Amino acid sequence: MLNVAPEVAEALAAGRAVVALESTIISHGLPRPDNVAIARQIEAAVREGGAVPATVALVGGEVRIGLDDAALAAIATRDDVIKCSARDLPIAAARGATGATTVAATAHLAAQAGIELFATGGLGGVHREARDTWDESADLVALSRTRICVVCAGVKSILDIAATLERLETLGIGVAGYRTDTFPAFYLTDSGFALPWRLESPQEIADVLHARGALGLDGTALIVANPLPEDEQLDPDLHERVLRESLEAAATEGVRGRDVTPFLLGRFHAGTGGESLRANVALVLANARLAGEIAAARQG
Ligand code: PSU
Ligand code: MN
Repeated sequence: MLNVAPEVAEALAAGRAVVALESTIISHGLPRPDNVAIARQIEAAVREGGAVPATVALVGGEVRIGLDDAALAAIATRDDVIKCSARDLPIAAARGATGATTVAATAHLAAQAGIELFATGGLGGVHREARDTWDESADLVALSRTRICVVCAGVKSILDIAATLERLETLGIGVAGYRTDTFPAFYLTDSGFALPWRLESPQEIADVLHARGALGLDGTALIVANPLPEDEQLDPDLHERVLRESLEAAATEGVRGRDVTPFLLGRFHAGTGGESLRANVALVLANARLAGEIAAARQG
């Protein structure tokens, strides 16, 4: 059921470095019309790191690992693109639907295709109102049972980060900071929460992935948390203000389920005068590049 783009298929067959990229960030996480160009910039960052990019999506019911221009345009611009978590894939595929894949869905499909590295912006996690809503991203459970290494800027700052870190521990998902001792907070450099491990180089991370396989622990994800440099983060006061307003708006408007995250990200992009978008693009490009470097070190 996997349609692997020729360049990606050749790289995989030859044992060359490949990095998977998700598509929900394109369809639901970044505003139009910039999202198309940004998607290609993310792929270019993977290449700079030394790997072949493979953006994942569902197009007309077919899983694509690597998107041509027509497929990317469909994901980025069509109004009927479904946000697909792993559980949505079989239904959307059987219906012939077009869908963007979340971290959960992308990690699963990448692993199916034999891709070990994956880059995104920020993972889903436990929402701040989870005590009442039970809203916890399916990303966490998916990562607990998928052979993948995901490079991200932590989890989205709209979430309950402390609770998310506890859940990652419970689920047995490895978490390490890239040249940092504290977990980043997506738009913000530092969440203030300490990390159990710090890794210093792509080669060191590649060695961890090798050990993970040798120990039979490669059925579970490793998260590499790569913070935005402090001078590129969103202004923390602006972040705090827009976050409070956005959470109130979500509650007032009764936003639920898979609409919550796109709603909050959209409020940020509208409420920060483009600053959250700038930070979002900067962090995802840095993650794509680092994932490319890790993938290359893994092959070398
Ligand atoms: N990171 C971003 N922008 C995004 C997302 C991540 O920088 O839009 C998406 C990912 O696809 C992630 C999803 O899997 O948000 C989480 O959604 P939810 O909280 O509904 O599980
Ligand atoms: Mn949710």
